[in-house]
Amino acid sequence: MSENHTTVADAEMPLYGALGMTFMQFPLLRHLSQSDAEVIVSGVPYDMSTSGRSGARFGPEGIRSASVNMVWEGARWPWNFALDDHLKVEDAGNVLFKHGEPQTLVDNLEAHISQIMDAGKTALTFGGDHFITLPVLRAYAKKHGPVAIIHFDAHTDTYSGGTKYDHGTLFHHAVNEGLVDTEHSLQIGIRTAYETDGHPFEVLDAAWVNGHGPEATLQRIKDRVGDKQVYVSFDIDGLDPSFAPGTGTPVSAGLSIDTALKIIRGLRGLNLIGMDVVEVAPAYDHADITSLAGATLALEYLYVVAANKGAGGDYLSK
Ligand SMILES: [Mn+2]
Repeated sequence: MSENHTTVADAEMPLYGALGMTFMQFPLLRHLSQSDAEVIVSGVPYDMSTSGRSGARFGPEGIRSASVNMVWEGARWPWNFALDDHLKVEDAGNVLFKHGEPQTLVDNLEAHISQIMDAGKTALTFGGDHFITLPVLRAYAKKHGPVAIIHFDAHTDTYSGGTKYDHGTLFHHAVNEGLVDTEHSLQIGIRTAYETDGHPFEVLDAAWVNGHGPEATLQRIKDRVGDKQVYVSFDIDGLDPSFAPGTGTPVSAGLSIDTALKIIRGLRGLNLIGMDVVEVAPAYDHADITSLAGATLALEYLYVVAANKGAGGDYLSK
């Protein structure tokens, strides 16, 4: 195993395990036990659970590369403080696994996130396909008990068919395993078929969000989540394909990046404990717009975490 990567087990995936650059040029995490970072970024270059077009294994690389466009800003508009002054973030590199053996990914990823939890830190994780959220949530639930979820997606991913390694069934399994506090969870941007009878999540479908706007959406989110510990899972196909063509299963009529950023920015005050950005597949992208959208959503999340610590506010909400 390369000493550049923190990971946990003896399984290796050397081909795409190597790290080109860190997210936002944050320092590379060397030793978790000696790190004073509050948030740990990890990449999970795994896409063996895709039902359609694969390619999300290049998501971490795409998001990290696109993030270089935002490094110069210092204090990102519209925030009135510089993130680096208020939040310590390090990038752990990529979680490794044996290609062709998805269970090694499941084991390594859960162990990796558990180490982050046990060190008292939170995780910002880049997929990979959406299946990667299931091992992450297992680690979170082990530490925190069932967590509330704000899930952005075109799809509910609650389908009961499929295999246990499936990017369309992960929330079915997460609910059945008791990882999710469904009473305080929402799915946002949904615009594909699902079984509405007995559906465990509150759904704010894409048409509703686009019709009512970010403020009304945020009110519904805050009413539902309350003061619960909440994890954000952002499937980039929650965005409209015009903003995020680089993904495996795009669906028309999604959220704009403006709407999504306003919602993420408006999560200030919620008890945020982690985020993932999944399903960025750069091979289908144009001009890196999907990777940039993913990187921007993740960076805005970090600003919200810093603002929750009292770092400052933003120029738009005054
Ligand atoms: Mn999706």
